[in-house]
Amino acid sequence: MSLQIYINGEFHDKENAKISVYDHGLLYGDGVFEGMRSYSGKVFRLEQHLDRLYESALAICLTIPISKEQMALDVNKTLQVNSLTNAYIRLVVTRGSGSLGLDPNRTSNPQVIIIADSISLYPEEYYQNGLKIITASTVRSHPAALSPRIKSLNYLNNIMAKIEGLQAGCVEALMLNHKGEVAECTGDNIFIVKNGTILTPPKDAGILEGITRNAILDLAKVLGVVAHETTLTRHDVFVADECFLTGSAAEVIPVVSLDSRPIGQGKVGAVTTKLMAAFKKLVHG
Ligand code: PXG
Repeated sequence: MSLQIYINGEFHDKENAKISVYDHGLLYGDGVFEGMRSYSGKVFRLEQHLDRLYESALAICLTIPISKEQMALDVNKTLQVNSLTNAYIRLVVTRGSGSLGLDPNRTSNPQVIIIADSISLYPEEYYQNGLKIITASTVRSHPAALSPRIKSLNYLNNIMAKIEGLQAGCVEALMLNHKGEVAECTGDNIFIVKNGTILTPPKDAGILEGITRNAILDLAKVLGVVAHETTLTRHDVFVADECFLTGSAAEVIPVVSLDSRPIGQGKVGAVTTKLMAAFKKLVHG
């Protein structure tokens, strides 16, 4: 049976799951999304993902046509229909189709799309040996232009930085904010470890407040590792002992160099290893 895609309460074969070319999600990137994972049939922090989705929608004046409770049921139903337990779930809400022109009032029927598919991880090698990343010259969106806290369908800012990374042979790139401070990577939040303390940029550094990030901050507390949200510069990363990234897709992944400069010993560090193991334990129950 082909993969079943949810669109507005109905399931369609992957090949026939289609929306209009007049949808403003396509025409203008006018919409919001979430990327989440399920482990053993349970969506990790579903409530937080849905809170963020509905907040992102509110921030762009988009009314999601179903309640959060219904959305949660529909996400789980999409997993069940596809007999998926360990899956990657992509939830998209577009502004809907309308006439040409930016005016959102000329659209109707926001489209709610839920895709549940198997997960394509980074190669295991990256988790064992760590990523080498570069600093992108593309600056993270100015919060007053388009708040990075909105998980919108406008990802070109991140994609441009991702292209810079890929052109330099790296699968991730560090993005600085408009003040030149460390913000995040293109689809992951960043942490460093210095003298046993973990540090990550604060919410107002122009980042997406990652759900995995928050899970790591919670775990640090449980493990008795001191963690602070604090402004970081590239200098702090260069002189850090360890570095790692977090995201629903990547989970927790070590970083061993920035701009060809080794971080710490240039190897996956002890605190990172401990947090990776604790995260694995957390998500697998
Ligand atoms: N920063 C940015 C810019 C992101 O897009 C994160 C941080 C990590 O947030 P979470 O809540 O996942 O810990 C993200 C997450 C996709 C996809 O399908 C994108 C993300 C996560 C999963 C899938 O492109 N971005």
